[in-house]
Amino acid sequence: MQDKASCIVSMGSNMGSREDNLKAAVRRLRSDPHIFDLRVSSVYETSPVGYLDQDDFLNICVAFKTDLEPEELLDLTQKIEKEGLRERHIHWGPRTIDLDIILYGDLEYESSRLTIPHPRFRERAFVLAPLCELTGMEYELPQGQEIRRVGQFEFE
Ligand code: PH2
Ligand code: MG
Ligand code: MG
Repeated sequence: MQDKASCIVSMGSNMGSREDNLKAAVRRLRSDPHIFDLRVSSVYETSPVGYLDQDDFLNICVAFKTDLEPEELLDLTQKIEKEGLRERHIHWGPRTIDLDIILYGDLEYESSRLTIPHPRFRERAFVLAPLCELTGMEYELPQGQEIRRVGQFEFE
């Protein structure tokens, strides 16, 4: 078996019960047999970036190790989005749950389905703040994007 890769996935929700949507996705990911040592960032409430005429998001990042290949990890994240009955009508618009692979070790990868690192993560405070918190990496947050730390999930 290959070595496990250290990964970061960003999660966001701005429809329905945002907290429940995120928690369900974390639980689902954590219980997968290919996901190890999962850690969850603080929860951030964030103004929408890109398409502005939509409600605020709750955003988190999770860090974990996996023996899945990048495309297999994408299959898993897309499965979790479908199970969360993801609704998305507009590109970059409102959604119940969104899982984006941000980092997969130090791999640079590009296919028709997936680009790693995520091509826009350095422009998004809602990814950088929880990412820096989990990894100790240091990035300057982009100006003018409102984010507010609102707490930490408790999992029973
Ligand atoms: N996701 C997007 C587009 N804009 N804005 C915030 N604040 N949080 C998100 O998760 C988000 C966004 C596309 O997935
Ligand atoms: Mg996204
Ligand atoms: Mg996405």
